[in-house]
Order: sequence, then structure tokens, then C-alpha cells
Amino acid sequence: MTVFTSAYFTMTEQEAIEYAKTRLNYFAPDAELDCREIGDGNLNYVFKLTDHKHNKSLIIKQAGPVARISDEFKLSTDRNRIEYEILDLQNKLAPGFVPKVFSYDPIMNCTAMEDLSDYTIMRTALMRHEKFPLFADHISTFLVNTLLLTSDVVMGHKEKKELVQKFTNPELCEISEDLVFTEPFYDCPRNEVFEGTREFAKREIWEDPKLQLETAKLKFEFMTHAQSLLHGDLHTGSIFVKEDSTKIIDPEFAFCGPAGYDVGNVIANLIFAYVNAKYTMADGEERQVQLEYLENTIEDIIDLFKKKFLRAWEEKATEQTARYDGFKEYYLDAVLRDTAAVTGLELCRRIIGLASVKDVTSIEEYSSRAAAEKICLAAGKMFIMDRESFKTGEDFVRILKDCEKR
Ligand code: SR1
Ligand code: MG
Repeated sequence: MTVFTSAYFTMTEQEAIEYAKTRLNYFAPDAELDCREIGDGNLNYVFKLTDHKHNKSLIIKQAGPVARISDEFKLSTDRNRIEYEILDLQNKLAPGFVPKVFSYDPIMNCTAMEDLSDYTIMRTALMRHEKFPLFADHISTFLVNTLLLTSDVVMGHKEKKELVQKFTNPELCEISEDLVFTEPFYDCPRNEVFEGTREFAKREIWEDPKLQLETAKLKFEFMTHAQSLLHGDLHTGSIFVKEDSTKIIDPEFAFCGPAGYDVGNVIANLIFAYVNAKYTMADGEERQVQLEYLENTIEDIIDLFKKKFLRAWEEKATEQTARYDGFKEYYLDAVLRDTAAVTGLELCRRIIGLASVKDVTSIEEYSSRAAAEKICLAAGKMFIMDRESFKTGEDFVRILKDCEKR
């Protein structure tokens, strides 16, 4: 039997069972436990423990000292504390939208949380071309509650500065600074570019100094504008869905940054689902319905976000200047501008950079994948360059149509 001393080590499935039995007060003493490591993310180990006798299950998520995707990334295991604390906070800000967390162990760097096996990872579900009609309503509530309520508009300014301190997350921020803002925009050796896209990436992205200048401005905004407490990695692999419920997981990249970062990540990842449907479904009515569902979802997220944001501002703002005529519209406009920019950055970085998305890499036919990637890059560039002009949900969808025609 493993003895859990004061020393950290990464667990095997068997050790995770022993950990649960000896360290957690969750399963009954006569539980019949089995364990599978089910993590398919880039960073952590995720153990699913099931007690077949009492039909009970639990997730233990453990941070390793290096990223799974590449041991080039040495990461502080403190990201598990950040994840635990932010889940606790998000559960208060947006009740019902995150998994319940039961415990955090600062020695083993692991968190025990609710098992969401009755949900599906949204990326997987969208690649099966499923639809979630309540998603736009759910995610817009989550975004407004977590972003506006952690801004200086609502929080006391001293309390907000404490929040900034508590969620200072230098290593995970550095990953985003490199992988999202820097490497995709030059011919970086760490990029992984599909052969059918390389020429386009070279001409349209790497050889465009105007685009590079805009990415530099955005990178410095990301590093210095501590506007709201972000999830920090809100792609469709960080979202669990089922028909009537949405849960947001994996907030280990959390820190205080520009609010549009989270919104833009959601929009870009719906665009990946869109190109996946366009190039993997047979031409016909079913494909048309799926594409329209995705367009409407993008449009609704932006429009519901705006509506709920302005309403929450009216109800919750505590800052004196927030009542001045025109300020909330000015502030929201800036969040939408950042949303457009991050939509563009995420579209480019998942196509060119190290961390790709399955929606696109699973498109088997060579020319279809190249066509899908070019739409993402062309749209990505427009989102970045024209970011000031995105004001409505319709604006976010129109650009897709424009790029498809090119
Ligand atoms: C080294 S981590 C690569 C990517 O995976 C995470 O989910 C983030 O998106 C990060 O950029
Ligand atoms: Mg993740």
C-alpha cells in the first residue's frame, strides 16, 4: 500500500484509488473502487474513480510538473490551487455553472471534484454535430457574472487588487503570451503548420507587418490590463454540455486580464465547430441546419452578453463614475473590440501554433482541411485588424460568410 507522506509524486491509477481510500472522506469503507486516467488535455492527469457497489463516482485532477503536450513546459503545480480557488469563487458568482469541488491537497497538488460523466465535452459533441439550444443563454450568463462581477465596476478597488494578487499566474500566462500572441505570427520552429496551409500562413500572416504590430499591441494589453478575473482558457474542450445544463471546467489559466479574452475564446471555438461541420458533413439539409445553428449560437452569445452585461451593470455597479452617461456603452464597446481581437488570435494560433484543435485536424481530406484552415486564418486576420468594427452578433457572423466566399 502507498503511504502518502509529505512528498509529492504523480500518481498511477492504483495510487489514486489508495489516495481516495486513505485521504478522502468520500467513498464508503466497503466501496469497490476502480480507476481510469481519462485526461486528454494538454497539461494534467485526470482520474475517474467509480465505486461500483454504491454507484458513486469522483474525479481527482492532479497537476504534473511538466505539461503532457511537451516537457518543454515546466509548470508550477500551484496551478491546482488556482483552479480550486477559482472554482470555489465561480460557483458563488455563477451558481450551477462549474463542478462542485470537494477538496484540494497542496502536497499532492490534486483536487477532488464532482464527476460530470453524464455530460459530454462540447468539442466532442459538436464534432458529432449535436446541438445545444440553451448554450448561448448559459454561457452568456456565466461570462457576464464572472467577468463583470470581478471588475472594478462592481468590486471594491482594494478587494479587486487582492484578487489580482491572489490569481497572479505567471507560468500559465507565459504559455498564453507565447502560444497565443507571439509564436503563431512568425515562422517559429515550435509551430505545427499543416503543409496545405503553410504558403497561405507565410503570405497572409508571417509576412504582414501591420498584423504583427496589432498582435504586439494586443499582447501588451493581455499582460497589463487586469480588468476581470478570467477563466483564461475557455475553449470548447473546457466546457461540458448536456441538453439542459452547461458546466465550465479547467480554469487553471485564470488571472486578471481583459474581459474579452474569455468571450473571444468561446466564439473562435464555435467557428472551429463551424468549419468542421462545413467540411465533414455531406452537402445537404442536415449540414445547413448545423451551420445555421452555429451561426445563430455565435450571434446570440454576443447579443445576450451585451444585454445581460448592461442589465447587470445597472443592478450591480458600485463605482461612482459607472453612472456617468455613456460610460457603460464605452466600456462594453471596448470589451467587444477585445472579444473580436481574441477571436482572431485564437483562430490563428490553433491553426498555426503548437496547440491545435481536433475540429480541424480531424478533417481527413487534404484540400478540405486546407480550405477550412484558410477560412480560419482569413477570418482571424480580419477579426484582429478590424476589431473596432464588431458591435453586434451579426457582425461576428458576417465575417465568416465573407471569408467563405473568398
Ligand atoms: C502547453 S499547453 C497548450 C495549450 O493547452 C491549454 O489548454 C491552453 O490552451 C494552452 O495554450
Ligand atoms: Mg485545459
